Amino acid sequence: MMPAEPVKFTAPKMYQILDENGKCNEAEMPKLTNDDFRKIYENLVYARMLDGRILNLQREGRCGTYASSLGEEATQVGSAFALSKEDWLFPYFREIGAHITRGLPMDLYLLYWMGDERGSKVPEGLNDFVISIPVGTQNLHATGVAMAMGLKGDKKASMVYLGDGATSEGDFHEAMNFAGVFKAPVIFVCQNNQWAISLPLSRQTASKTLAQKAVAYGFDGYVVDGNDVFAVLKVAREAVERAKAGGGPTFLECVTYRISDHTTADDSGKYRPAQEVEDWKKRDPIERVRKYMQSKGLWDEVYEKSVVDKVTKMIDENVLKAESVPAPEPDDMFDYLYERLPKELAEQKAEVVAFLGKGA
Ligand SMILES: Cc1ncc(C[n+]2csc(CCOP(=O)(O)OP(=O)(O)O)c2C)c(N)n1
Ligand SMILES: [Mg+2]
Repeated sequence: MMPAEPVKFTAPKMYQILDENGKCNEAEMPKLTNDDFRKIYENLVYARMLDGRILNLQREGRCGTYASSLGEEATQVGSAFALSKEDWLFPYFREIGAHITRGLPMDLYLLYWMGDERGSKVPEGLNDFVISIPVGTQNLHATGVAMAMGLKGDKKASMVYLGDGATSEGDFHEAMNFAGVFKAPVIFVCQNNQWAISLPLSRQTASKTLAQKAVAYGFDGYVVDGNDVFAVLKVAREAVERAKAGGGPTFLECVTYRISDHTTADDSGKYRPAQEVEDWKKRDPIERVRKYMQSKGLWDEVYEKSVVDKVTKMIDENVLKAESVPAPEPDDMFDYLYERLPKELAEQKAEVVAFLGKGA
């Protein structure tokens, strides 16, 4: 008789193309034109600079609580760059780089974080869902849409973002299970930034990797250097192609780090070692792209200045636009939840309207 054997899983090495010193494994480089390189670099810089500006606006009382993406730009830009316009994107709340790459007008993004829900009104033709504050629910939306696209025979993919913390939510596991069973064309992009507010990864899961969770649901998971925009793009592009060819879902664990506090309402100095943050700063995702592009003759000081000037102008314009939007009317709160207002709420709305002296 053979002894009983447990199911075993071995994790591969983290996938990397461009290391922290700008050294590149050219054989693995995804196919990109010089314009693509410039676009990627500019999106990375835009994401970082706008993120910094929003933090300043928050300090000045011109913006509400904000979740910074500092250090996670490569995961966001690299993954979103793999999508085509017709694909769908489901963010959570820390994807400024993905939104920029998709072309979401940044005045809307600013408006949202300034506390105005009208910032969530995604323009027609842009297949991006709204920011999801409830941790994990977006995985179900993305999988549901992917299943629907599969049923309709649409050759489109859906990409959903989640944090390491979201992998402990029931919603996440339900979405992964449905995705596996129905071979849904969905790509799960996990920004494993090592922390879920004050909870470290070691307390989040006993799994060696987050990517191996996909194996339990019958599809592939990859562990990728999330600070390497080219590695993320390469694996994401393959996943999108596979999804569109009927090959089903993929899970990407992008190993990165949240350099900032969880949000502007958090003080990470209270729960994590300063040295850990310093160590991760040395693995900066933008610095290495700059070095690589310089070695290719695609970056110099003149180009850098032109990028910074262009981005600064775009940020200034978008801040001005967002701050110029007139304040919402108090009775707007009744208007967006229901297609038809229930009787009680209709009565309350009438009362508010009368109170405001707006007349019926
Ligand atoms: C369902 C739900 N539970 C709890 C919270 C409070 N909360 C907001 S962010 C967060 C941690 C999320 O961590 P992670 O998924 O790793 O994403 P990160 O913030 O690190 O990008 C928690 C617990 C929430 N928003 N929704
Ligand atoms: Mg996290």
